[in-house]
Amino acid sequence: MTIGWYPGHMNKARKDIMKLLLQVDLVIELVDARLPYSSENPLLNSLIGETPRLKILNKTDLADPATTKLWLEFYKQKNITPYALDKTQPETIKKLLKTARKISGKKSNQVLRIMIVGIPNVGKSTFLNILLDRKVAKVGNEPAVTKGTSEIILDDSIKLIDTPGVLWPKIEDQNSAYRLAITGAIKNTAIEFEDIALFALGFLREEYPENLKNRYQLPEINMDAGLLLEAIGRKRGCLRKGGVDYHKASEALLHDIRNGALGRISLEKPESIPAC
Ligand SMILES: Nc1nc2c(ncn2[C@@H]2O[C@H](COP(=O)(O)OP(=O)(O)OP(=O)(O)O)[C@@H](O)[C@H]2O)c(=O)[nH]1
Ligand SMILES: [Mg+2]
Repeated sequence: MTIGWYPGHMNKARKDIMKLLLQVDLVIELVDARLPYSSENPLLNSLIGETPRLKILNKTDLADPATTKLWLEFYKQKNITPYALDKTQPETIKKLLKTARKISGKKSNQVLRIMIVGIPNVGKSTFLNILLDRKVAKVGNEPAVTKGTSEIILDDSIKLIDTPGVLWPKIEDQNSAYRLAITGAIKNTAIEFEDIALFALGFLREEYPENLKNRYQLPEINMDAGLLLEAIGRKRGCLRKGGVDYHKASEALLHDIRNGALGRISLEKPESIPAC
């Protein structure tokens, strides 16, 4: 099955972002620390162009710290300085406003307009709320919670713009699409749960065997991903008449990965992405 998700509201958001870019001084681009390559939207990337940008590897609390280090090194070699952050670090996030002003070239007596962009569910609205120190934007543990752009005044000198999560019309690299689906960036109704779960299991079995064994108390995991899913289904009580309910088992596995119940997991390393 080819994975993709580009509903109408995303196309509208793309156009709105394009217009707003003419008026903003800086873009804060959030990517997911668990998959910085696959969660970087090529569409947004080309739209942002030369506008000053602050790149954030977000949700680091869910990512493997050793792999996040590798990513920071990778970007450093490309002369990019991203910030590895998550919502448990509000004070560090707020301090970024000073850095943002510096990068934007705006003087302290000038109004600074910042737009926050990124793929769905990466934590943009949560990030905005942290900067504002109040819950203004709606957040939710599913993609496409924010449906339109909105500008919020932080104070006399800073304006922030929240935007809907945007993907792109055709995700060429289907490995990336699978990873995006694992993290919940693609709407559940646009994916086959079992398909994604089997992909995830193939990866976890190789890269995070201990996390898999510990979470589901499985002494042995060297088996076909389908059999592994069946074993997980039994452990999690995902049963129906006649055996394991594979859909429910897949749902349980993805839920566990998404909320960190399997531990801190990164889905890609700099060495595992196509040369760029
Ligand atoms: N573990 C973890 N969860 C986070 C973090 N930031 C946001 N979340 C959660 O991720 C989910 C999505 O957050 P939102 O802020 O709504 O994401 P968004 O990018 O605005 O999503 P859309 O508006 O749908 O594009 C929510 O359940 C948040 O609580 C983080 O740093 N760590
Ligand atoms: Mg949002």
